[in-house]
Amino acid sequence: MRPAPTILHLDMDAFYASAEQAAKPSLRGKPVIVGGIGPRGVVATASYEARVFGVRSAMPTAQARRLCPNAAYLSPRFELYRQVSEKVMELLHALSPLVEPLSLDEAFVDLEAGGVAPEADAVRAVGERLRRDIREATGLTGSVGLAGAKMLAKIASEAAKPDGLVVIEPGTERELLGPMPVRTLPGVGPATAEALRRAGIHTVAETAEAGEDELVRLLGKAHGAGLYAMALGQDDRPVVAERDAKSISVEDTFEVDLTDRTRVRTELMRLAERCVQRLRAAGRSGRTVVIKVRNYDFSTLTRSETLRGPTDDPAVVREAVARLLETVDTTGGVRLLGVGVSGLADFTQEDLFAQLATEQEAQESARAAAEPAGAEGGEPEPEEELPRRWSPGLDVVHDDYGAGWVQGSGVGRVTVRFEQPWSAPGRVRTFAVDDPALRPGEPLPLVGGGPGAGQSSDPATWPKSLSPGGEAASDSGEEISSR
Ligand code: DCP
Ligand code: MG
Repeated sequence: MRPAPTILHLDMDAFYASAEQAAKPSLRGKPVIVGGIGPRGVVATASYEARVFGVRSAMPTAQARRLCPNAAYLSPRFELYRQVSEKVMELLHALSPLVEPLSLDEAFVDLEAGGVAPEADAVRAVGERLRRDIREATGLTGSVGLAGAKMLAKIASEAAKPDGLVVIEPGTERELLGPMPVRTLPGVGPATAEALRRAGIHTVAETAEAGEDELVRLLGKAHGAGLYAMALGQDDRPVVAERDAKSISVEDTFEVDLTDRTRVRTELMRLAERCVQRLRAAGRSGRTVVIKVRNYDFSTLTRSETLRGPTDDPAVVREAVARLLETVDTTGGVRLLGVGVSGLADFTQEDLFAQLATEQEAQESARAAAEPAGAEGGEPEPEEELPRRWSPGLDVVHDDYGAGWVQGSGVGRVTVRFEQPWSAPGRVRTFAVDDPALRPGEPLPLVGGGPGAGQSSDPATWPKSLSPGGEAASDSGEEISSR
């Protein structure tokens, strides 16, 4: 615990959903849900407008549709999120050499190592400027927590959400944490909270009062001792720059223990994907793949497999994870899953065969993705019988109407909204799925990518491919109907 609040934690607000709202003007201020849109899909995140209805990350999409039928349901566009994340991480690296990304949208920064004066006012000013810079560079909002320890900085950014900043001044943390529900502490999922509740422990203060022995008795040695330290606000973990990290991992605690084996597998595949995203964001690759499984009774086990060489290939990591899962009995119920990669190297040196295998896999998975619903876990499932390229939310370009995104599809039709991040909300038009004028597009830049990129705001001078749907373009014969 430091004497000054020089550890900064940044977490972007409703990250995937905010990126989609920034990209799609018609969705701003509206409920947006990003995730697997098929019948077995899971919500990755929901915009704050959708959270009002009770929609949360990791909830089955079918349940979200019941809670919030009027939301826009979109497939994720990881490439866009990665681009936004890179800009954000760049801004963080300008603050300090010690930046520890936890995911695409979240990182710790050691401001002391960045030469910021160890005073509340100075760190607050840095945090506020960072939030402004992020907004300017990406069009998205992030929340910032500042404290003398990692755990507290993270609690502070959570308390600051959405679009805020909270400083926990050292010396005030016990008072501040005391009345908070024990769920506030990292690593306390719903099941741990329930075990504590049965013992009459609801708040952080009550957790500290229970004492270490009682917590160990309730939760086991490692978990109990760790929780006791956290309840006291004790956390001396340093901020570790990704390039010095020995391993990279992600984990999720579930609201309800997972008993369905298919669901366990799907969640592990999603975690593998997120782990590889982090690995790639750090420009690294790893040789050992690890899975972590915490059972209903808190017993935790890890299984690992060492590959022939380092990789940052999601397919390779997913395969290793699937093999590792085969060695684990999950019938009693699983409360936490994690995927990690260790044995990190700075680059990947795939031999020719590995590369060939990867290309074959890519072709195969492209074919698999083009098949009807029920595809591999982790990937969003295509809606109805249509190929993934017409999944809601994905980018398309029309020869006459320019850039837009798929709003919906079915029975041989695809509905496209023609708008760009910098345009006014656009019009919707419907086409046959095999319309030769319509093809998949690339994510457009959210900021600074407007027409003429700052040279002209006159639509008459826009390149044809960027013109807003309907206005400049005439109603061509290819169109089937438009609303
Ligand atoms: N994510 C996911 N599956 C989860 C949790 C998150 O795919 N179970 C993805 C989608 C989120 C992103 O990671 O947008 C960042 O996760 P956060 O937990 O930070 O959630 P958000 O940024 O969406 O919302 P918040 O404002 O609560 O941070
Ligand atoms: Mg976030």
